[in-house]
Amino acid sequence: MMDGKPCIITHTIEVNCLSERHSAILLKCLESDESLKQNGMYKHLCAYTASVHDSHVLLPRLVITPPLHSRRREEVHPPKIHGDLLMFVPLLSLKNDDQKKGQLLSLNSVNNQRNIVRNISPPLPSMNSEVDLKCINEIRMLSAELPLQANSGHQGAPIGCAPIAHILWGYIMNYYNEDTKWINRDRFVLSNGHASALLYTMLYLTEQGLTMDDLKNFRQMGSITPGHPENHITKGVEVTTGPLGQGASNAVGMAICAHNLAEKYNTEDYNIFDNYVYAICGDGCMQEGVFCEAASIAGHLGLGRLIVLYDDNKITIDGNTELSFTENVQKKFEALNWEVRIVQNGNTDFSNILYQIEEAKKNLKQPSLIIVQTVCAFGTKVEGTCKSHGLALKEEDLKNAKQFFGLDPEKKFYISDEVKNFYQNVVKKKKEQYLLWKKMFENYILHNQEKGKEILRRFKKELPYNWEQVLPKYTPVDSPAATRNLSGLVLNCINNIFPELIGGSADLSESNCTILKGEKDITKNSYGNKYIRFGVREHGMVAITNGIYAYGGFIPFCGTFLNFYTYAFGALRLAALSNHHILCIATHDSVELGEDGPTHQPIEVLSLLRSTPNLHIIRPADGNEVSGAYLCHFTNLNTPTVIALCRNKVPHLRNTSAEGVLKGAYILEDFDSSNDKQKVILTASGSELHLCFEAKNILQKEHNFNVRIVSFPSWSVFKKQTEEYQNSVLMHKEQNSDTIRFYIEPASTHGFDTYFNVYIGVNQFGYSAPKDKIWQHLGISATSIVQKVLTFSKSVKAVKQRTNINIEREKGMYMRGETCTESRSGVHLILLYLLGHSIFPSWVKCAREQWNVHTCSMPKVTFHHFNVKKIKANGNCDEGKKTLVS
Ligand SMILES: Cc1ncc(C[n+]2csc(CCOP(=O)(O)OP(=O)(O)O)c2C)c(N)n1
Ligand SMILES: [Mg+2]
Repeated sequence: MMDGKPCIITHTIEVNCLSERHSAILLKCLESDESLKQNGMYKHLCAYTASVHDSHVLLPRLVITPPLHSRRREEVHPPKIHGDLLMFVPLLSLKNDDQKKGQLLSLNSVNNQRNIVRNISPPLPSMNSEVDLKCINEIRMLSAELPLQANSGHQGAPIGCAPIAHILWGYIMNYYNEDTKWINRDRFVLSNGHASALLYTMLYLTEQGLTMDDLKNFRQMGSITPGHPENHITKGVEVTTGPLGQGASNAVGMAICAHNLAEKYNTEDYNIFDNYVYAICGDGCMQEGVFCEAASIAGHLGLGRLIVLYDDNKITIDGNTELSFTENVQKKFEALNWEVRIVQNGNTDFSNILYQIEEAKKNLKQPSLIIVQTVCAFGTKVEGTCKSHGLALKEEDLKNAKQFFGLDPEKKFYISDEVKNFYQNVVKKKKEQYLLWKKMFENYILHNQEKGKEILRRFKKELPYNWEQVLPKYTPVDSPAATRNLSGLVLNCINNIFPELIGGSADLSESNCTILKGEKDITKNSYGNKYIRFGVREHGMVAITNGIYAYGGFIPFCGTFLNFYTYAFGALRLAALSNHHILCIATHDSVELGEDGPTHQPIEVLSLLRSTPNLHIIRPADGNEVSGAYLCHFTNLNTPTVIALCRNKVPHLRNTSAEGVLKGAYILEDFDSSNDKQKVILTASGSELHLCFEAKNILQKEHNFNVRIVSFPSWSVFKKQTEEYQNSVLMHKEQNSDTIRFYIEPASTHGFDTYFNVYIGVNQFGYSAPKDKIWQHLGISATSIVQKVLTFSKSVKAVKQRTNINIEREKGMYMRGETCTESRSGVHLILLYLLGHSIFPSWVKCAREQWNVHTCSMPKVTFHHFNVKKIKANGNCDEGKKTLVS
């Protein structure tokens, strides 16, 4: 018990006082506590407290374990003393056999059945309890202030996790506020993103770009402090979190990167990469499947640079975790090959949090989970209740809480000079560390020029010079091949020149053609390799891939069947939102995959992905377009790409090109301008495009049509082109056109009528059968295309005749037809908008041209549903749906 020496306690209770004053107060409290006297605790504690005094230890310890709930605290220690946190739940006792010099072993917790046995350390000399307490209390209160001001948000987790945050930013993590992208910074992920107010508070205190005004603007339109952390909005936010489980899974990907770079680039003389990845997660993340998947990989790979702090407050929105979450988290993670540590009192046992993190850092062979038992919204009137999760503290409540924490209740959005100074010093120290590292890195570059340049290029996201030269090109005489195989070829071509390429498949490496020839797997014994065996964990895979991208310096890819990206959609959506440049290889992209049947055959997936903002879905038709899909991916560095690839062989087609893919859709063969026959645009994506060529032959030769062929590999890319370009390709905005615009894709037809007036798709689940049988059954063939076009063409003609539409201009000004029964005096015009069918756009155009000039009547029609716009004599409009029947 001497200065700087471990604090050995030889009694059944370990006490960790926050200050000498605390021990005196504690003593006083205990003297008046009959229940403690009765169960003998009093004696031990007095003895300990006395020994603290005897030895003049600066930082005596009061081990404060989380009371089951505040009730317990109330029972044991009624007095609330401003600025002093006193709770007493005796937990730890000494096992004599295990006693070692300078070390204590804690025994089983009495208030839970977790059987946690952990080393308890002495306090680290670096912690200054008075200032730390003040920092933590102010962090708690400031971060609770943000949601109050916004009148929305979460207060419980920020208040409860404040000690962890303070210890991470104040003591543990390496970062540099003026270079938030420093490549060797420790990465921090707030996986319980609803605690964003805490993260913003820390970014403010560590001067990483947020001001007090930004904090006051929490959750407001256009602010840089949105409801949940968003990497592309706020400097210092590593990943977008909020959907629970994602962040912690991202952290697994980041840890893969940290290990990979350390192994690949560190030398005997230079440890340029020695950073860690820290994440805070809550009960919600723990319950989410995606984190179970990712944690399993992390344990398998022994990612020791990953340290996850679990805010074990036993509260989620619905109530106590007893409702639905009673598994033994410690045992679960130990079974996953994590090292599990415990802080039984995360509310005030600050030095233990610090100690456990420091210890966890020493284990580079296993990821660490530190279970920090906290009370949600600790110190407030709602602490420990499910109410504490959200916004439960109004102004008055917060004032009371401030009082409880010994802060001035009248001061809002306030940080004291003491705390400011503390963090200014932290920032200064961090800068010193950064500058030392920078010096070392400069020397590293001097002595390892190639590697140094490569690192810099990678983190600047510069692609290798002239990389696109390696993309293969094809002509129609090349042998047919499945686009998945062609993708495998491209992946291998670029792999040879992209040291930053990293990735793998969710157990479908051969099927997805993601194998990188000559590359080895990343394993727990060799992190420096490039291939990741993700196992059958699609959601985890994409979340990890997001983490790898977010880490920087990598170009990640992953692979599974297109259908199973719906399993991973939670992570994929975040990739799109976060501008993550990740590549998702998606093979077996339609019912064409055959015998595996409807469980594996995507129907709705393309449509789902197409409606996701900032996500490129490319369905290449042949070799050139597969090259184009990769070209497109590497041309759009802030967008994730899903490349949908077929299983069976397809021919290389005339006029396809990689550059064409960059437009989303492009003309392969155009109309014959020398004739005025019925025009048809035959359009397809991916493996059905070749059917359009066959159909063209038939339509042209046997039916006298004038045919254009359009390849449409990417709807999302096409949408980004100018309207003029889009219309020049698909002519969908041409008002007076009778052109038949046809599309084929064996998937849901949802959205097809945006561009097309006739199409073939699949609006049902598929079949388990050989591919040819399925195609025949669903009408995916050149003859079906021809039939469909002919039928459509005939029906249009028939309708035109039946309705006896005779729109012409008489005397240059009037439209004539049979008088519509709806038309009457006082109505200038009835404008017809044809719902879904623009087969008679000439009507609309004609009417539009004239409505405000002339009275006219519309033809009697046999169509049923029209949007009708009556333009009255006074110029007002009545809009509505009308059914006009001849
Ligand atoms: C995937 C997902 N499902 C649901 C939610 C809604 N939600 C936000 S916080 C929360 C409870 C989280 O509990 P916990 O992580 O323990 O946070 P605490 O209440 O302790 O702050 C839920 C269900 C979400 N954000 N993400
Ligand atoms: Mg919780």
